[in-house]
Amino acid sequence: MDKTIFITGGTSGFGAAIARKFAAADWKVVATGRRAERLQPLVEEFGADRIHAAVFDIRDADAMSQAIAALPEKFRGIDALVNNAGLALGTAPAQRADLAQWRQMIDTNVTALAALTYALLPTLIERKGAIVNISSIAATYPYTGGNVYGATKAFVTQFSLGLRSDLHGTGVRVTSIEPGLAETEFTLVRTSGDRSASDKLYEGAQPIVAEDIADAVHWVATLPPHLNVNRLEVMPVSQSFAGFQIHRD
Ligand code: NDP
Ligand code: 8X3
Repeated sequence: MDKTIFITGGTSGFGAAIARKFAAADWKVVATGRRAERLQPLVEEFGADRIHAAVFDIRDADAMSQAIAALPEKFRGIDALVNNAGLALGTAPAQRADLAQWRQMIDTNVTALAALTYALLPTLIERKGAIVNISSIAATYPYTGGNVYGATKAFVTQFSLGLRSDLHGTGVRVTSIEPGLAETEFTLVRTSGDRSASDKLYEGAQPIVAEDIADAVHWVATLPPHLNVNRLEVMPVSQSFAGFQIHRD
């Protein structure tokens, strides 16, 4: 196998599982994230010929350009891009939210994702590659306190569909994967490290696990080249829909 995948947010959760899935399937993997100490074990396990760790803050445009420019020769031909790095911060309603947290979510989930996609499009087009964007059910279903997080994911979904149109005829595939409740470090990050809140959310719910999403990413990225999954919404069986809220005077 002489294919290379570039995965953002490879230090944790979905991204770490996706990196392991593709490395085990003999892909070369570029795994990114801010925490170098989380990427090093992956390099040690699979070898530096299989995994390249690119440590940078995805919001830092210069650092992103430098990381791409510094890719070793054998990792430069990117066949698949997984835009996975992202986060939710806070659960307060808009009127009590923290504007700095809103900016961080937009910078990470929207601006950085668009900039990285733009930077890697030439090689993805040249190699008739695949783009897999990790959106969320929050893109489609609003919930109290989801405000800017849900809006950033609506961008991810719509950007994916727009890319499909723009890339018409290039052979590049684009997929928006939209997971529901999944146990990763997501809630720990969202609650600024509240372990009991995170444990309570997932307890007894049999949530999605990171390997489930890694399997989904692998499936959409390795389909026969004439097929494109546009959107893939995935929930645990334990999660479904509830009604609208009504305020009464
Ligand atoms: P984790 O918190 O476990 O992983 C998030 C990843 O994003 C980490 O590797 C982190 O790396 C990276 N990241 C965050 N900010 C930055 C940054 N500024 N620069 C570089 N990397 C960054 O959560 P998940 O695995 O759950 O999240 C992955 C994606 O899945 C996100 O886009 C999330 O919105 C989405 N998602 C999650 C769901 C869930 O319920 N868990 C459901 C639906 C979608 P580091 O901190 O080392 O920089
Ligand atoms: C994560 C899923 O429902 O917590 O994107 O927003 S949700």
